[in-house]
Amino acid sequence: MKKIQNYINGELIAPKNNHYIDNYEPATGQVYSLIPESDKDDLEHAVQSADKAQYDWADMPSEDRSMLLMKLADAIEKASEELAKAEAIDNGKPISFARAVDCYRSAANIRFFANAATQYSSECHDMGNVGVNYTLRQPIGLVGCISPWNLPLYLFTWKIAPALASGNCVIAKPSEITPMSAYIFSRLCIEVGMPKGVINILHGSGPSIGAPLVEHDKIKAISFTGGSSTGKAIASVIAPKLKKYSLELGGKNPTLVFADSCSTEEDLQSIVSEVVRSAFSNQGQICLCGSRIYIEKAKYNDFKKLFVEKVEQLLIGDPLEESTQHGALVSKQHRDKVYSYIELAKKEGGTILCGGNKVKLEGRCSQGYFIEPTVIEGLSSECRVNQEEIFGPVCTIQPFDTENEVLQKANGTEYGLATSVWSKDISRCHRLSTKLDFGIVWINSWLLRDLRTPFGGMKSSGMGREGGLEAMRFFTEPKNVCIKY
Ligand code: TXE
Repeated sequence: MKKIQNYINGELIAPKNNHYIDNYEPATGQVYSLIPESDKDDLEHAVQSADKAQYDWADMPSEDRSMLLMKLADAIEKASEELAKAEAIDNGKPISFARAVDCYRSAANIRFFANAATQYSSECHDMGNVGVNYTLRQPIGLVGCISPWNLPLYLFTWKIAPALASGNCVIAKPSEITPMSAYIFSRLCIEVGMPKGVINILHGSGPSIGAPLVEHDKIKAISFTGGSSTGKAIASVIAPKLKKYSLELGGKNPTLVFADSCSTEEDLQSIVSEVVRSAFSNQGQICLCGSRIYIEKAKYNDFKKLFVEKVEQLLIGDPLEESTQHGALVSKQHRDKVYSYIELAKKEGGTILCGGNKVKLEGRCSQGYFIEPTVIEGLSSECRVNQEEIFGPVCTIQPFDTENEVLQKANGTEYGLATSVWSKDISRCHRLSTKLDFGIVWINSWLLRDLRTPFGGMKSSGMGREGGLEAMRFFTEPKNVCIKY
């Protein structure tokens, strides 16, 4: 059985306690590799190695840091077939999605922040003939990056790239549910000659290695993406220690479809396709997926008919098959959680328009964790299915009459990550954008990303912003130097 290893001080090594946990392939339900259950001793080793590397890495000219990161991005691109297969096996996502989204973005993340390293500059505040201030932006030192299982290497690199680009040394912990791409990535770090200790990757569960990483006194900042309850627990540990933290948490994102957006058959076709993509990409396991779909009454029936038709056409299958559009859910536990919400929807009075079942495929995937893409109608905005994050291939559709009504409903959950609005009325789009309580508002689009823009949520969806300069600012400490003439 393949054993994943930690990456510490430039080497792939076993956990000191020699303790491993099982890694499942969700499409088959079988254990296919073993993951180190690292603990405080491995963390201490990584911290010492990062501490040694920190001074030289921070002091390296930014062009050189940038060049190393560019090499890393090239290495990801070169290994993208191997990485796409690893993501499909580890996570259950279709390989075509892993290739086009996960691998593409992982390389793009590193390349984007490699460029940022050479473009980030300090500020100067002139005091006329009295003096001058300049504000240094110095690396924080040692930082921790903790990532989830839904977009494994994509979100892992999204965190470590700005941390490294701004001169920090990193201790990173990928999700124990999907560790394989981070393990391959550690091999790529060795291949491109990343200096020892600059990046260390520790595998294991939240309690065993995540919590000690968060608590360690030498770790000066934590960047976390994951569930809202974990994020809140981390914040309660970090806040009294006065460390910096950035939390990217869950979502319960509304999609608002106005009748004017689909006045022609062609518009209806293309908007319904985009809304299907926004609800079911990655089996609905993206924090940005639109799972509450509000449709203006005048077009509700037309939209519903075509939406259900297109959802039923999604091809469920082995993630390793090129034709598969809908793969397995990430784990048995998660599959059962998602399924429990389908049962709950029935109890809450909802009607299942399509899907609603676990799927048993033929052949090697007969024990996999598959659920049909599911569309539900007839539920109130206040019910649990419309309030809690399901994080799977389950969405609800609801009709609305007025702009004000849909605004209240859209804002009416504890989450505030992302929303998308479909309308040809540009004034309405601007008006709504100011009133929707979400960190990200997409107009006539979904998941159209520019890596320079701030990324993150309001309310229970998080704290702080990632992306572009926001991330470079997060990973640096401003220091003002004031000079009197
Ligand atoms: O996330 P966790 P899980 C949501 C989604 C899902 C739920 C739980 O609703 O059903 O969260 O998923 C590490 N200290 N999202 O259980 O536990 C953990 O090892 C430090 C939304 O997988 O939050 C992993 O590396 N670290 C989401 C990471 O935190 C700890 C993506 C995330 O795990 C820790 C995934 C601790 N005490 C799930 N406990 C999104 N926003 O994209 C766990 N970890």
